[in-house]
Amino acid sequence: MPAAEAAAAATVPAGTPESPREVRIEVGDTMKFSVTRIEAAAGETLRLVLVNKGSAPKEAMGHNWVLLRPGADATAYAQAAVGARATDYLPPERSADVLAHTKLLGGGGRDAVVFTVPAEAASGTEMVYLCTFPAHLQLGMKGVLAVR
Ligand SMILES: [Cu+2]
Repeated sequence: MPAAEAAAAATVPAGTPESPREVRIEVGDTMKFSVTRIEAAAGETLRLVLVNKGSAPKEAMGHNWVLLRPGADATAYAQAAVGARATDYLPPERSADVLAHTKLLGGGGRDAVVFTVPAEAASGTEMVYLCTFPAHLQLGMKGVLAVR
């Protein structure tokens, strides 16, 4: 490993199943994720913590964090999600698109999910994450997890 790479790895230890690297994202009434880009190593285990600082109940304006697998179509997923209110806007017929997701949170809610970036993902691979509450993707609730 080149010296520069070794130094970077030393400052940000890669998450493991025993000790996942925590990434905290806040959401609220602003229709944004506080973090819109996450960089991770292939095979790294992360613990994503989603905190809803808003005040609306989840039925009125909920937020979730849904990470799609490489190549999944975020717009098509969000369109399918509109009709999936009974499952908190996670369409069962598209469950194969999802790598990890939190619960749908109302104001004051918090949830965490532990997941592993696919070990076979090539450097530069980008996976989209989004909030699947109706219209929130169009309003800008999305981000990218990029493989280093
Ligand atoms: Cu949302």
